[in-house]
Amino acid sequence: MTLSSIQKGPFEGQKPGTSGLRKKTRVFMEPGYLECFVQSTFNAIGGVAGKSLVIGGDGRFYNDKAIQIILKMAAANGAALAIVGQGGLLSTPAVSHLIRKRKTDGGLILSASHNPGGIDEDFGIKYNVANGGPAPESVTASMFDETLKITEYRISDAPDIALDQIGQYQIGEMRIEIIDPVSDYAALMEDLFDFDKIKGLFSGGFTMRFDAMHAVTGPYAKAILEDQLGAAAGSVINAVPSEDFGGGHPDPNPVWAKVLMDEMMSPAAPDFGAASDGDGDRNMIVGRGTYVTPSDSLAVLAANAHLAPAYAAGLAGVARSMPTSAASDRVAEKLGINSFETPTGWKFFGNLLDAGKVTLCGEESAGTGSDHVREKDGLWAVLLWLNILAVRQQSVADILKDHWAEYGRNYYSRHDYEAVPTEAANALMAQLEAKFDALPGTVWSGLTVTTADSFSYHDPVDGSVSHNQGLRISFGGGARAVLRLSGTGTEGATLRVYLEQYAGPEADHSLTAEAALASVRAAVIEMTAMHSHIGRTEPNVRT
Ligand code: VG1
Ligand code: CO
Repeated sequence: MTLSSIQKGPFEGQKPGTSGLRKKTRVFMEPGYLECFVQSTFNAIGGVAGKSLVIGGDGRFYNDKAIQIILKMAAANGAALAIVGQGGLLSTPAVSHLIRKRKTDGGLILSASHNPGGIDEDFGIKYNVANGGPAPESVTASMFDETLKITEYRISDAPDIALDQIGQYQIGEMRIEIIDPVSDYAALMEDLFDFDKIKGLFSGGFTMRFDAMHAVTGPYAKAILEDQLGAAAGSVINAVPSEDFGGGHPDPNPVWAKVLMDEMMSPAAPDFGAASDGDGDRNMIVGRGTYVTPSDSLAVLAANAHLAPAYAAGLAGVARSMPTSAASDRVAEKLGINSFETPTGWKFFGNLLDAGKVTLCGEESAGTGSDHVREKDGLWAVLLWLNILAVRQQSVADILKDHWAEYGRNYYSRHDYEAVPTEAANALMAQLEAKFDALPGTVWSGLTVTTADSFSYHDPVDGSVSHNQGLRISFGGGARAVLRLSGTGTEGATLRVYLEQYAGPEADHSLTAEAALASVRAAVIEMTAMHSHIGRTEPNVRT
């Protein structure tokens, strides 16, 4: 085996976004492209000599090839140990757990999450640090700096490793462990939740459908829900990870998980439905006939977490991303615990979790998690719901109704305008922000603006400041709109418009979100002159 330094780079545009670097798969397959990003990551963290890494991905096209390359590069850079999921598979939360459990220096996750997979679709890579969480902004900034100046990468010419075979391997001095991707994670879940109670729920006839969307959670969900907890065989569907997610879009929301939604809204619906995304960190929760918005799910989990063993002593606090509805704030207030509002992206929760300031975190994009790992965790959220359902013995719909009666309802929806020309999206945002000083007191579609600002986050733990994290506009009467541009897309810009309307405990909670949000939606369209900027006012996706 020989080690070589290959002259290559720099490549343009290797700037990590909300969650790592995402590009078209063919871009990642260009000679040296992946290699230069990986070497830049190693350079940014002071090299990997003597270090240990967890490596795995969501099984999408190019997952295994990328892992072979990374293993040879890690070995050539002097790493001591690589822990890899069998078949190259590891969910994002499982990587986070393994980094913490095995005390490795970090990990690399191959995934573009909910983006479709395949040679003509998307690929991605993300570096997580020693606490198990996504690299914070200080680290992603140094990674980007390194990508601008890289001229060579190091790689060994060792043969490929048999990723499908559990066992111990070696490339030069570096040890490689191929491990079962599921067992450590399943053991963690068993520690957190009352498995006996959940088993009792299923043996009492409770039915569920979990749609793994042909992505990485399939093996985890089958092992835990069906084999360990006794959900009926066939409860988990689309359970075999495929390179292109069965040609689908592994994004667990009512649009992309339509088959599950249709079943849950039909007369033959099971009691409970759930779905997860490409890399297993997102979750969708649906009761029979009832979709639970991710913001409501976070609030319900916060209010009921004490019913599960791991959270029986209560929560230290709850954090939510800024565009997520304020529903969880109301729960935190009532419980007398901390609540925080952070920028979009899980990397901003790490410090709060490490400092013990919060126990639960969540995002409106179907991400929920706790201090058990440092990532959002799809299956964890499903199991916490099951634990709560097993204790409360009520339907999802009744739990939601009770919740709204106590705290009021935050009607909520996110509208995505995809593949907008980047310049048009930037102009819409810039012109809106330029108006902000004059906005308070003005009326749009019958709503009066109370405040308008660009969100800056001051991290209370390390004092760092992140500017330009989204534009937020509050209106009298409890309405709020947030606008930001996606940091995970690979084509043009995606404009995200987040709409919220609060209705107090005594108010009507039976409206559709669409009806309750019609005024705030109209106000945003008018205020941004949306049609003149992007040529349309209808979003591609509403969640
Ligand atoms: C989106 C979501 C954000 C989430 C991120 C990564 O980012 O809005 O809440 O943390 O995806 O999730 P953006 O910048 O496109 O809005 V995942 O499951 O795609 O890793
Ligand atoms: Co994801």
